[in-house]
Parts: sequence; structure tokens; C-alpha cells
Amino acid sequence: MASAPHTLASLPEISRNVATWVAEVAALTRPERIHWCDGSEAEAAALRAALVARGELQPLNPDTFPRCYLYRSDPTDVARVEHLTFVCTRTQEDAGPNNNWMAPAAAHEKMRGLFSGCMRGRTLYVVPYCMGPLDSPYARCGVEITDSGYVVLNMGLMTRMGRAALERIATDGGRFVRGLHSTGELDPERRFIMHYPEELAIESYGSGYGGNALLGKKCHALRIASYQARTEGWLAEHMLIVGLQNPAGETHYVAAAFPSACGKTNLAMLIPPESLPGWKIYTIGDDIAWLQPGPDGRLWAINPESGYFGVVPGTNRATNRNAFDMISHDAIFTNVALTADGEPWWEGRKKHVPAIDWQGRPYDPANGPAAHPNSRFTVSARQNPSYSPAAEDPHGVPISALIFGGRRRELAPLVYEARSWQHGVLVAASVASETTAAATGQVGVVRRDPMAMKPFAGYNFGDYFAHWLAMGQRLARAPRIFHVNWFRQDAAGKFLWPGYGENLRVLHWMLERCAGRVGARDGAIGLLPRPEDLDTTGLGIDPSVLAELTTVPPAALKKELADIRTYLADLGARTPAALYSELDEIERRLGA
Ligand code: OXD
Ligand code: MN
Repeated sequence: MASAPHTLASLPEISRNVATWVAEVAALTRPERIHWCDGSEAEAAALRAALVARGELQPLNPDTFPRCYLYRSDPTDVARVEHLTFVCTRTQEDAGPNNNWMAPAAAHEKMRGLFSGCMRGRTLYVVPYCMGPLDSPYARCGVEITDSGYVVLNMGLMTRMGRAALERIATDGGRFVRGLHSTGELDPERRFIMHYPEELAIESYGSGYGGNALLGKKCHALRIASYQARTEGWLAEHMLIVGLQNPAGETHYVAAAFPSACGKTNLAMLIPPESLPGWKIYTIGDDIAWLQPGPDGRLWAINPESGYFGVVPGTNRATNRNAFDMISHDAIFTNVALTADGEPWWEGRKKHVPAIDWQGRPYDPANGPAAHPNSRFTVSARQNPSYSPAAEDPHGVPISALIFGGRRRELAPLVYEARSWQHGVLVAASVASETTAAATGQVGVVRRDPMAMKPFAGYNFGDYFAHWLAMGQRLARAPRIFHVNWFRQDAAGKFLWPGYGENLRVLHWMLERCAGRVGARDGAIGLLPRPEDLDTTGLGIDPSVLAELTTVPPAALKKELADIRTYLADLGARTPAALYSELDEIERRLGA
């Protein structure tokens, strides 16, 4: 698995398979020049300078935000476009009702038309990358061909990019995920994100926005990888990975899946509150986990990424000091506002006021938020004060608990535990959450988002749930499964739980459950903490609020179960019968 010493070879000489594909793409797209990325700092610096000279990047205040840049995307291109994202398997049934589908031949033909001659006058960048530590048996490589310098800079932060990745491709037998990307004309009518899991290929045209254009992230590490993981016996999930060290010095790792913009980055770099002294947090990843059964019967996780592409609004020293410090140097900001002295500004930033909005206009509150609600930062994970060296471990970290959750005003309690792996798979498959600005479309509507993978599973959800069930059978020491909801509100719309660092109290309960040191109440929905099981010292939370947070009104649960049953049935015949048995069991316990 170690890199081959191709140090004397030029980049195009390292892998014949890559070079052949680059030549084919160049013949189709007709670029003015081709640049093979070596991933060096000198290369990134030259590219930043070129983008600044062309007005595509703007340096931010060098005293307060050294080596930080602002990038403004096209105002019609600010989020993932789920309605223009396709999974192109041979049969529509394999993509499932959870994906838009197009037959591979038709999709290739459509994309060929769009890509034909699209890089005339532009540079074609060849971006070899490795998802996961370069020496990890679990890492997988890809090559993105793009005509966007912004994409190259972001891929340089988000992945292990350059010569070493190309060398790994060569030693891996020349196998890699082929990702072809062009910003095209940024015309929403000519924008498609196509995935061909059976061919390990991606084609993306017409968008320069993160999740549509940084192909290593959602397209490769989730959609293609989830498909590949099923055939190879592992899991590619939309999960953060975090290590929690308790005051006694024991460290446990948990992985947590929440839909986009529901606080994964905050949880991954949580700051323990002063009222919980002695805890330490170690971040492994904030968005994606690749999970493998280990020889010891436990589930082991790596973070395939090496950087964060996080939501900016709401970040401040009180909500997430680590994140704030991490983005105050060497960061790329996308679609934030500017202060008069050239600092980035976003809603929730306590200091200063915006002068210029995210579209470059003088700030006027009548135009809406100053920063786009889905404005982002891109930084290397190494800048995170809580970054763990274990993120570089080729074998990953062992997972004690899996956590699922969503953003729900009502119904879902603060936390509960699944009774078994099979029950946990139902809990995960039933996740529902209010939509956020991470994808285009209406915000705040509750939708089902199984395992937080609705936009990212590269195959039929029925098969995906069956794969999850099968994985449990291969794990002698499977992680326990929990569900959380930090977002429960009272009738007046006030959040019942303080969230952020205080979420550690809930994580503490989970770890104590894993160690068999704390009790729970057996409720119909699952195992819930009794008031005395949660450490709420110093929180000043009213007992009635705590009671509300940890109970589910039976009538509402009954309705929810009926809704889940309909949802699963609508997914079709491939939904495993075991999930219906789990629903029957909850209904039986509810006396429904
Ligand atoms: C992301 C997303 O960018 O989930 O991570 O949209
Ligand atoms: Mn995400």
C-alpha cells in the first residue's frame, strides 16, 4: 500500500491509466493547456496568485485573517442541487426511488454534448487525490479533471492531493474513480451531476459549488463509495467521528450522522463546558466516515477527508471557539460578507458589521442576510485545535457508539438508545429532519433522511438497509446505536436544550451506557435516560423541561410509526422485512 518511489518520473508518466484518460478528456474538452497537480505549497501559492490577479479570489485583511481569501460563486450556484443529481446504474431499480436515475448510455451522451469543447481557452487541471491516509488499506483514490482553479485549491485542502496520490494509484493497479468536472457556463439549465457507480465514474457540469464540484467529497466519498462499500463489505457514511476522553482518561470514539447543516462540525470539535472539567475532545472527521469491521469484531472508522468544508453562519467564539480560531488564518471563505476593513463577516459573527454582502453589493438588510446562509469555509483539518493524530492512523479508530439525529422541533426526544442493532437500523432508517440551506429548495420542511444519506446513498435504500443489517451480523462487538435531537422546541419556539458544548452531557450518558455503568427507562421508542441518569449539574434546567425532553407523547409516536411504515413501503419491495418487524414491536410496546 506504501507509495512507490516515482520521484524521478514526471506526473503524466506515473500512471498510464490516468494519462490515457486525461488524453481522452482533453480530446473531448479541448483545453488551452493541461496542468498536472503535484499538490505542493508552491503550486497552491501560484494558483492563488493567479486567481487573485483574475479577480476570482479576494485576499482578506492580512493582519486579522492572514492568508485567507474570499470567493464569490455565481448567485444561482450556492448549494447542492439534488434535483439535478443522478445515479446512473444499469437498472433504475438499483438506483432506487431515493435517487434520480438516468440510463448510463443516455447520461453519457448528454454529458458528452455538454463537455464537448467546453474547456476551450481554459486550463484543464488533473487533480489526483487519495481519500483516507495514503498508507491506509481502507483509503481509495480518484482523479478529478476540472477547469476550475477554485476547485483545485479546495481539493488541495480537502484531500491528500498530488504526486503521492498518483503514486498510490499506480501501485493500486491503476484503479481510480474518474471524476470529470467543468463549470461550463454556470447555467442552471445546463447543470448535471451524474454518478456511474458501476463504472466508478462521475461527471459534473455547470456548477462550481462545493458539493457539486469538489468531486472527492459527496460524489466520490459518499455516492460512489457507498455503492463500492456494499460490494466490498464496508460502509461509507455521512458521519462525523470524534474521540471523547473522560476525566478518568478513557477515550472512546463515536460516529454521528446528521443531515447537512445540522451541527456535525460543531459536535466534532465540541468544547467541553466549564461545568464538566477533565473532558477532552479529539476530532477525527466532521462529515464523512468509512467504516470497516475489524478482526476484533469491532467497527473501525477512518475519515477519508483531510479538511473541512463547513457552514460559516452561526460560528463564533461562544458557539465553537475551535472552529472560530481554525478559520482565522489560511482559509478560503465562499459567499460570506465583508466588513469595511476587509474581514469576512457572517450572521452570528459577534464583532463588526457587514459593509458588502455575499454578492458584492453594499450591504442592505432589505436584500436579506449579508452572508449566504450556506456560505462556507474550507480549511485543512490540521488547523483544528482539537485535531487528533489518530486521524492519520491507517487502521482508523474503533467505534463504541453510532449516533443518528435530525433537526426536529417536536416529537424526537433529546436522546434514546436502540434495543439492538436491528432496532438501531430502523431508528437510523427513520431519521427525519427539517431541510436546510445546504441544498437548493425549501428550507424548514420535515423530510425523511435515512442515516442522513438521502442525498448521498449511491444505490437503492432497500438494499442499503439490508447491507446495514448484514454488517451488524458481522460485528461480534457492534457499537450501540443512539438517536439524538438537540433541536426540540417548546410551544413558543424556544429551544428546550442548550446544545453546543452541553451536548457532552448526552454523549457522557451514551458512553456510560456502553460501559454498562448507567441505567435507562425502557420506553416504547427505545431506552431513554431517567432524569437522574443525565448529569445536568449547573445547567439550571427545570425538571419539567427535562421530563419533556425525555418523553414522547404516545399519540404522536403512533402517528410517526404509521408515517415511517408508509415511507418504508413507498421505498418498494427491497425494504427488508426485519424493519417492519421492528415497527411491529414498537407498536406492540405502545399498545397501539
Ligand atoms: C456538506 C453537505 O457540504 O452535507 O457537507 O451539504
Ligand atoms: Mn455533509
